[in-house]
Amino acid sequence: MSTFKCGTVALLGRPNAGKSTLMNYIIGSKIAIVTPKPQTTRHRILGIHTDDDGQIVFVDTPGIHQSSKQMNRNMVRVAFAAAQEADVLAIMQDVSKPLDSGTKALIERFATMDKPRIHVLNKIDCIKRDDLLPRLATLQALDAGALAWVPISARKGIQVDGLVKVMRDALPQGEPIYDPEWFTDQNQRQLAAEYVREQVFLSMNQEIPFQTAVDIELFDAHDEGIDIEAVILVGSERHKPMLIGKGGEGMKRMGMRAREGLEILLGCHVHLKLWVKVQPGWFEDAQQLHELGLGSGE
Ligand SMILES: Nc1nc2c(ncn2[C@@H]2O[C@H](COP(=O)(O)OP(=O)(O)OP(=O)(O)O)[C@@H](O)[C@H]2O)c(=O)[nH]1
Ligand SMILES: [Mg+2]
Repeated sequence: MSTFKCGTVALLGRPNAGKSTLMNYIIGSKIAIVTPKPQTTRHRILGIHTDDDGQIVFVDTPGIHQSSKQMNRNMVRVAFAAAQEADVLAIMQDVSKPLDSGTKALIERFATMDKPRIHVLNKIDCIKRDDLLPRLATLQALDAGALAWVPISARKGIQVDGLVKVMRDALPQGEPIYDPEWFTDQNQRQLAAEYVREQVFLSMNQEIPFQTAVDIELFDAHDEGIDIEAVILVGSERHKPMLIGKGGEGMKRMGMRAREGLEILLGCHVHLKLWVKVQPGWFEDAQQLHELGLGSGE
C-alpha cells in the first residue's frame, strides 16, 4: 500500500507573522509577496510542495485582524474559509514580540476546530532561547490538544525542514492532487500584479499602500519576452503625485524593481509599463473588489 501523503495546510495567523515568507522558503521561489507592512497578502495563494513522500498544498492567507473596511473584512473571511477547508491548520505567530490579546484570541478560536493544529513560532532568530521556554508554556495552555509547537525562523530557514516533516505526517494518505511540476495556482498575470503591489508597499508609507490595488491591462507573452502594462489604482487624488514622485522617479524605481523580480521569477525578459489611476473609494466598492479578485468569496 502507498504511504504517499497529500492534503492542504492552511497558513493562518495575524498580519506580519511570516506566513508568506514561510511558504516562499518551502517552495523555493517568491510566489507570495512579502513586506514589513501588515496586510500584505490579500487573497488565498496556493503553494505546492511535492517530494517522494508526499504533496503538501499550502494555502497562504491574509493576516487575521479587525477592521471596518469592506476589503479587509473580505480578507479575513478568506482566511477563515481556508481554515475550514484545510486538512491541517498551521497557526503562525511572531514570537519575537510579546504575546498580544489578538494572537491569544486567535489560538483559542482555532483550538475549537476539530483538525490537526500545528503552531508555528516564527522569528526565533530575534529571540533569546531562554525567553522562548516560558512563552511556550503559556501558549501550550491555550491549546492543549495541539499536535505540535514548532519554533522556526522562516527568513533564515531554521528548523523549517523539521516543520515540513511534521506537516506532511499530519496529512492523510492519498495520491497527488496537482501535477508535481506545479508550484502555484497563480498565473503570470496575477504574479505580475502582485510584484508591482509589493513595490508600492515597500515604497509608500501611511495609508497609501492599503488604499492601492494593481490591475494588469496588458499581458503579452511573445518570443522575446513579456510586455506588461499595469495600472496602480489609488483611492485619492493626493496619492497620485506621491506615487509618481519628482520627475516620475518613484514610478521608475518601482517599475524597475518589479521588473527585475519578475524576470528572475519568470526566467525571461520583461517590459513593464506602469500607470496610476485615481478611483475614490474603490476598496469599499463590492463590484470593484470582485473585479480585482478581492471579493469575499475569492
Ligand atoms: N527576523 C525575521 N523576520 C521575519 C521572519 N519571517 C518573516 N519575517 C519578516 O516579517 C515581515 C512579514 O512577513 P510576511 O511573510 O509578509 O508576513 P505575513 O504573515 O505573510 O503577513 P500578511 O500577509 O500581512 O498577513 C517581513 O518583513 C519578513 O521579512 C523570520 O523568521 N525572522
Ligand atoms: Mg502574507
